Amino acid sequence: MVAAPRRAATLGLVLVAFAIVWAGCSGESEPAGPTATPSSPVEGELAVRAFEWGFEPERIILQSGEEVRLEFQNSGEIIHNLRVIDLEVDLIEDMSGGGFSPDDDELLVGAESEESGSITFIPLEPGEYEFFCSIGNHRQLGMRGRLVVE
Ligand SMILES: [Cu+2]
Repeated sequence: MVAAPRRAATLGLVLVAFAIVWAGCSGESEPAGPTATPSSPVEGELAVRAFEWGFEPERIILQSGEEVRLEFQNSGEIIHNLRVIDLEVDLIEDMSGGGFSPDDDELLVGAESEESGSITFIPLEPGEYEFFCSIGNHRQLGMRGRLVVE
């Protein structure tokens, strides 16, 4: 039997080739869509869309000391919110939907399905924070993102 080892060798080569192709692909699998690019406010306004299960954009960059109006758009089928803890903010105006009401120094805005809410605030402390939906296990299901305050 000569064919069997040769076949095994060929199979081995094919597997190695697949592994190389696989490694090459996974190295470039960084999402190229709009979610990969951080969003910053335009003229003090920034819209964030919530859905099951995530946010768009997933990365937000704000400037400390600069007032921003964050418009929270819920395009999902159930109630959602956006919450950041440990970020010091100056709360200017709370126009949240869904019955959410932030504490003085907290960032919390939400809305019922197919509705919007907004919160106007000034981020005070530079740093990196996580924003997330604080309802049920939505955070674990993927409703979270990065907030950078420069
Ligand atoms: Cu949610």
